[in-house]
Amino acid sequence: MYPFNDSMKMMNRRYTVLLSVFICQVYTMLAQDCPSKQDLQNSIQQAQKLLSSQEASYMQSLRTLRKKLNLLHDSVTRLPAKPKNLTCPNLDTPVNGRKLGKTLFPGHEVHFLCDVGYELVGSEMRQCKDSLSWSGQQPVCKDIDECLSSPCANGGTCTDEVNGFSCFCAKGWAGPTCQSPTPTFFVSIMNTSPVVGGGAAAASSFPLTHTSAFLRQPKCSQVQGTTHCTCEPGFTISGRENSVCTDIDECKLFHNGQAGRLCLHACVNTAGGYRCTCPAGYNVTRDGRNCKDIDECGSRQNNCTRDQLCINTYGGFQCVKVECPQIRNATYVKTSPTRCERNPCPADSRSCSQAPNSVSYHHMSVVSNLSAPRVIFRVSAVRMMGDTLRFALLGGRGRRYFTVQRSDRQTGELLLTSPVQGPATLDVEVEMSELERRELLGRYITKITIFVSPYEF
Ligand SMILES: [Ca+2]
Ligand SMILES: [Ca+2]
Repeated sequence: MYPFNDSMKMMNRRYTVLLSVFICQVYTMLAQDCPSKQDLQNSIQQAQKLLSSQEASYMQSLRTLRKKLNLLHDSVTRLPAKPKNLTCPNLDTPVNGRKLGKTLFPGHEVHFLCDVGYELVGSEMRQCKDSLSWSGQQPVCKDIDECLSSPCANGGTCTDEVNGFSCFCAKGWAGPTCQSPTPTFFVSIMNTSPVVGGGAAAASSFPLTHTSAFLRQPKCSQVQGTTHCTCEPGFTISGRENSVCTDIDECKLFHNGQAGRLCLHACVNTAGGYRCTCPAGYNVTRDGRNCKDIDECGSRQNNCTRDQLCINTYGGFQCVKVECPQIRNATYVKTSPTRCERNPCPADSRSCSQAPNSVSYHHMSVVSNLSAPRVIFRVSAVRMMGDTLRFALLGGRGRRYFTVQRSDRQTGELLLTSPVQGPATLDVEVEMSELERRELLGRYITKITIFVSPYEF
């Protein structure tokens, strides 16, 4: 404190000298005499008093400041030591999968996904909790057993492979899923047993009254004393003494009504052959065995009006009208035939700003009993404004058949979890929310309608 006091005293002295010079100069400028010595001394004394009071107040402020600093120092000293680890423990990346998200602070999420051919068992998303532990359970990527749905038909044996399967077919069947009979059955059948009375006699003894399109006479010939009879293609020799050719009922022979049958839909036996038919809405394909859906929307075989969309379905078509949502305090405008966007909200309307920013409509056609699980739709953010995207399944008539999973940071996938028996119409809503520091920036709804065919084709 002494050096400070000394400097203050020195300053006081300088101030006194300067002040007297200044006062004298003012008087000189005003062309007056300098004030008397007594007047000057009085003035200087007053100034010194003023300075002393300023000095006291200044010292008081300094003491108060020092006291505050000491208190602050004490309270900082009493603070607990800074914890070293404010993050959740690191998480393992699943084998045959990936981990998205590296931040391990509370509130942050880590997402997991599996390579193609593997399915995730466990939590798709884990969040670092305030207690510095992770929510959910560590996931693993399991090889999808494609054989579970018994894809090999007609007694074929299934072998599971990564991202696929292979079938070892039973005798008489071929194709990737053993769905096709091996085409070796349609040869004419030659009978080598002897016919009493010879071929001509056998032919003449055949009662013509019994002929129908499904019965034919065999053609017989004698070679070195032995009679050989043959039938036309599609017929087999039968009857007592093998005297008649009977039509082969291919429809019965190939288990009509089971998977891998001769015809995809229905089989009609004909004399010497067979024919496949298809339900309304399908054409028989060139190979004569399969059914192909007729595209009524592409071929103008529909009666949809101008304000409707024509959606081709397996075995038919649908006329749908897309109408923008009616939400209180928010209005929407159609920006494309399948998309509605919210008009700008008034600045003070919270209910408007929380309404979906856009609603998109998608229509899909699938066949009945589609194998599951499978991804049937993806929702992606084109550009992201916030730091987090969340995907969720909202209501809809088909909700129980679906779940939503994330495939990467900006994409959500709608997953069909179990096969749906048609005919059926399902709808689900997928919500994508964009957040910035947990504050909602926007909601985007995708409404998906799925038309399930009555048939598995
Ligand atoms: Ca036949
Ligand atoms: Ca169709």
